[in-house]
Amino acid sequence: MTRSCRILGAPIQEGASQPGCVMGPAAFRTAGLPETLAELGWDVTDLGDARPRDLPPAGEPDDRLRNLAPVAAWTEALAASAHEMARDCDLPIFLGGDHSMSAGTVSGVARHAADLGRRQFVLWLDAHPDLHSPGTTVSGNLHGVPVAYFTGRPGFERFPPCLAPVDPRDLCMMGIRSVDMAERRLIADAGIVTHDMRALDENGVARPLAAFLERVAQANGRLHVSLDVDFLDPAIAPAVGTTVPGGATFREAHLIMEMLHDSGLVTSLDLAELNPFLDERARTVRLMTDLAASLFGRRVLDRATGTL
Ligand code: 6HN
Ligand code: MN
Ligand code: MN
Ligand code: MN
Repeated sequence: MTRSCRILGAPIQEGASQPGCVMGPAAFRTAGLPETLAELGWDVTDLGDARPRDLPPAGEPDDRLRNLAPVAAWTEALAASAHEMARDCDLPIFLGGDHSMSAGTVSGVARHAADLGRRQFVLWLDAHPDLHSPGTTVSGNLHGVPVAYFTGRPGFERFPPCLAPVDPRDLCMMGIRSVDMAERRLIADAGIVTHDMRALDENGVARPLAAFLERVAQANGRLHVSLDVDFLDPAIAPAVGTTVPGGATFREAHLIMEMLHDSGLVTSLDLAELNPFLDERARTVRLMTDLAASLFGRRVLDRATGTL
């Protein structure tokens, strides 16, 4: 049976310190992402780009939090779209856009899981845990807060209410290697399963991921995957404003996507933080598109028969 995918651009850049993520959705389309997924046998509909109905102007010079009002407006708009898209197709994709997009996308898909009486799991692939609250952020950049928002942490009074918070125990983080003090405490206190880069060096990606997927399957959960460009090593993925050395390799990232495909468990995907302004001959957007293709079923050899 043909599976359906809807694509929504989320050209938000107000959550990051550097401009450029506004061009992310256009770069993914230029790289042929919708056509690539259609060639893999998916029924693909590109819904174009989202935009909040009333988008407050960027910049509040007196405020410690950069662009709070526009980020809150984007959160509301993306949550509403994500809720509908989760209902209307098998696997919605959200093309970022900086990672503050995920406050909206994850809270929206989690609402649909709650409607179905199912648990929403989240695989967070990132150099950073993005677990700050407006009260703890040091930089004031709101792409550092989406996980705290969609897990229902306090301090988000100026955001729309998070209607179906994700249980922090249903989160799994991989690739983490830059953690601020407040985030460190929260990971320990909330019991968030976190495979930092050292853990991946020691254990590889396959075993920790298989264990998490087993938990999702046992719970009959829905699974959202949020892929930040900076999960990848900056040597292969330079197009991101927050590079951190020592990231995932080409094969580690593809193996994760291939295993996610084979699990059949993924119900939504973010491609976050692509800043095409910082790319080199489109290598990052092409790699991100190829990773999405692996998640949607592209493979080297058929695992069952060993033929191409
Ligand atoms: N991201 N923890 C740092 C901050 O500014 O709060 C980095 C945030 C990075 C955001 O990965 O999407
Ligand atoms: Mn991030
Ligand atoms: Mn619903
Ligand atoms: Mn990051």
